[in-house]
Amino acid sequence: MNAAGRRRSGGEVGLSDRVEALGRAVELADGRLDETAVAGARRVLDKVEGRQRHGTDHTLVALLGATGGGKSSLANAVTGTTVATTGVRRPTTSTTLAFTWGPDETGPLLDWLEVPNRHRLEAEGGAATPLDGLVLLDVPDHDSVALANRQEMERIAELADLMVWVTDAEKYADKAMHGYLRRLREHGGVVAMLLNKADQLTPADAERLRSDLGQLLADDGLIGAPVLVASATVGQGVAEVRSLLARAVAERRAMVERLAADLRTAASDLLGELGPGANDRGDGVDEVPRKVARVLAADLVEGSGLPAVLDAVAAGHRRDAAARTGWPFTRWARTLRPHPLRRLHLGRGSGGRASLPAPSGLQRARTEGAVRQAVRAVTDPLPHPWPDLIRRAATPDPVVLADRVDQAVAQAVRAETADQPGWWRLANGFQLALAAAALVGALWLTLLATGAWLQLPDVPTPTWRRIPLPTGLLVGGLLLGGLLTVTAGRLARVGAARRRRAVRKRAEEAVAEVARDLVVAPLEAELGQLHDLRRALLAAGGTAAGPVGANLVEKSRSERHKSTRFGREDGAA
Ligand SMILES: Nc1nc2c(ncn2[C@@H]2O[C@H](COP(=O)(O)OP(=O)(O)OP(=O)(O)O)[C@@H](O)[C@H]2O)c(=O)[nH]1
Ligand SMILES: [Mg+2]
Repeated sequence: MNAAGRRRSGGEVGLSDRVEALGRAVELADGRLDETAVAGARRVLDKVEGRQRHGTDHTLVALLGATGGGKSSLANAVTGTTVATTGVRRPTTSTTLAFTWGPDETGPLLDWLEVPNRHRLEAEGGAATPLDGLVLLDVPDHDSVALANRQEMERIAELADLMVWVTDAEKYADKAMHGYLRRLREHGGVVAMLLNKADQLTPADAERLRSDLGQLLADDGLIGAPVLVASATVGQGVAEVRSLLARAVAERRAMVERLAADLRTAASDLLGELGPGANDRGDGVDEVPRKVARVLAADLVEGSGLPAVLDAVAAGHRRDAAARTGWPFTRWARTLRPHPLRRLHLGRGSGGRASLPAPSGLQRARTEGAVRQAVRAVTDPLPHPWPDLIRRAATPDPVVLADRVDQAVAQAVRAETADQPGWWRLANGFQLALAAAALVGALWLTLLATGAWLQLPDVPTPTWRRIPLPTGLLVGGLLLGGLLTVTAGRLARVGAARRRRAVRKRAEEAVAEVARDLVVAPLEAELGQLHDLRRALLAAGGTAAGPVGANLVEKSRSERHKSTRFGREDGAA
């Protein structure tokens, strides 16, 4: 493979990587960045795909410029024909005319270009010429009074591989033209300027204007675009124009360079929408700092009304303990009031949605404020428009968030209050036995008292260590029952405190999980998407992801300095 071939294939590989990167970027930018900018990038992708389909065998050169500059005259001069209509009536050209050189294979390309007016040039005897493969387009004026002319000019200018702007002493500083050129600042490698009507200038004036025009182009950002001086009607400089065209055809690089410049522009436009990078490393923070996540979880817990739930857990535990282990004669009184947990629909066996105490305005504000703070902790260090983009994507629906936090707390309560301590059963057994003993003692004494009252003969009462058994049963049952009640109450208070801690811990863990699901993970996902988008845009522009300081425009400029221009002297052909 010769040097030009090697370079060409290298360029094409680079281009397809960039196309792919821009495609990825467009997908990521969709719905995030300005619609018009995204649509512009999509158009570029379509165009690149369309142009690439027709290969590098032909080089599309458009003659562009203000009306009367001499585009049609130049086309005639280069072709040695009078096919293009020239004239003093302005504007003259209103439809694009294509001149083609070489074998008649340009049909599909010109169909894609939608240019029906075609004129094919053939060397005598069909001999090959240096211009074979050239498609020269005589285009309507760019500053036209006719809208259709302007639209056609813009359409062709977007599709051409090379743009040759034709101007003259009168119009070379024209604002409209330079305004247009400034938008082509990535395209310095595929723009040439031609100062026409040199026959009306002294050589010194022509040289001065050429240098003026060069300066204006540099001011427009078009570094390195060549400036030729010619006269289409007299034929001066036309040979230079031909050799510039021949070089472009031979190098076959114009198409790739043009498309690369288009990709750079589209990428740079979207990067402009995306603002500077997230940090000075360019890849930004991808993670929500742990501390932010912790504070968020803690704030959500506070906003969830957990303290009231914990009170209910503790009160419920004490109440259940009393109902199971308290003095059997009075424990029923405990069940008269509703159970504190069941009041919150959190009791055992109650599934479904918990009705925690409705969050107060303050609690709600606290929850929403907590999310806002977490989002801001991540987005504040970022430049516009990142904060908005991230906030939009990563702020959860407050209703959903409140509901999930509610569920998390409810599950924690259910899980931690499902079992009753084993000692309750034991204590309950003792309580029942003691109550039975007291009851038996009381009945027995009642019988004895009734017998005495009826003057019945004494029945000997059994004693235990000189204590009459019925009295022992009654007093012992009551005393020990009372003691057990007090002790069980103490134990229940300790158990309630422990249960309260367990519920708090489990609820905090569950709420932290919710915070991760609904806030932290979406935040990190969005950050990741934005960094991916940025990396894709840098790749599409031909800059590897790296320091933001290595700004795309700077990089691409230096790249352009290195790149081959069709106007330079060491053409590879
Ligand atoms: N003196 C002089 N006149 C020229 C030269 N080139 C073009 N003209 C004249 O300028 C006028 C406009 O030329 P065109 O070639 O029609 O210009 P154009 O840029 O195609 O104009 P539109 O089609 O309207 O955009 C004609 O009268 C040409 O004869 C030149 O090099 N020297
Ligand atoms: Mg014309």
